[in-house]
Amino acid sequence: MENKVVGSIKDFDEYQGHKIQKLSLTNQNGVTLSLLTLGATIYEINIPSETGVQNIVLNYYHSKDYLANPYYVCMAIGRTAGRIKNGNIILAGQSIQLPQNEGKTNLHGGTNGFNSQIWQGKIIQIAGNDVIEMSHLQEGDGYPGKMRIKILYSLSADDVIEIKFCAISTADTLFNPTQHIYFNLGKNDTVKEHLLKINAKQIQKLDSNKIPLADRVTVADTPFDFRQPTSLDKAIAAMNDTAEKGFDDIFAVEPDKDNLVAVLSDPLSKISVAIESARNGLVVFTANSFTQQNMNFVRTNGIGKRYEGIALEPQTLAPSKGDGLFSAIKLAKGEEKTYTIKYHLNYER
Ligand code: FUC
Repeated sequence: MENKVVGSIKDFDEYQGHKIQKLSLTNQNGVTLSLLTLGATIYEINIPSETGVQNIVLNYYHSKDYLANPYYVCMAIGRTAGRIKNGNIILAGQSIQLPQNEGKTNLHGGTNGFNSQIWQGKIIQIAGNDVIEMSHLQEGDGYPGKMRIKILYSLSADDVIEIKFCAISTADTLFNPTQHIYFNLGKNDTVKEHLLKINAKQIQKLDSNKIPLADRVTVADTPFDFRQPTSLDKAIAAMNDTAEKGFDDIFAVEPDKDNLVAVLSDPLSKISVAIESARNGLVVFTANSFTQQNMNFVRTNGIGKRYEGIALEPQTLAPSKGDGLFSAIKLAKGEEKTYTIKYHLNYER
């Protein structure tokens, strides 16, 4: 078979004395996906356009910028995405205290989560195409078990990016990974012109620390109704009276027959991304709290802007009504578990 997706590795910069590499894949359409070994971070998704290539994800000038703020920009998230109340978990009847890195809450894997690690990056071959493999032994993050984790990033000839998180642990632990990609599919400073569709009839109720509560509420007749493609401008405006002034919410998604959970599109650039995930949750964060501090973005030339991007984070929720999260995301000792997220890219050729 002809090799159509070609990989490369380059030095990017240094972070705390460690060499950070940039690994890239390019397909025959001129689409490029690149990652940094710091945090297994998606650095660019470049789409060919009439006016040159367009990067549709937020990125920074330097590795250090990624950890200078609490926004996890495009980084791998684990062992557990989202918030765990008081950082306290129960596994096999035992109570375990995880690191608390947002007040008392454990957020996105705590202080030494996947995003803060330097990964081993390699280009490997699968079925004749180059694929990026990021691997790492996750330990010392307060979760039980040493976790051998491998994330495979691939790009197909028809512009589908696939992320495969594969883990195995030396003790029972939790595993609920995601990739915290912020998309901005256009050339504007914000995503307000974008349309968003989400296959969700309900969102999870949250407490004042954004911890999921047992109840879910229907999206009908609320700004959370994205069952049809909906203007983000209008939806964000409808949230203006809330403290958040935008979305930072957990949607209980129902994947359709193709496992699609959401579609983000920009009528101006005519670029869209359809997200495929078999999991029952999608966190939507419209970057409401982005400020100009510590946000050295390439797109806006070193300045952070509110609504500059939108993070759409597939993950596993408690099966219903908030019960049983820990059993839903448990990884048993010696068990191998894989989660897959796919991003279908569409654009005008
Ligand atoms: C999402 C949100 C959080 C946080 C993070 C960067 O997961 O739920 O509030 O700000 O992204």
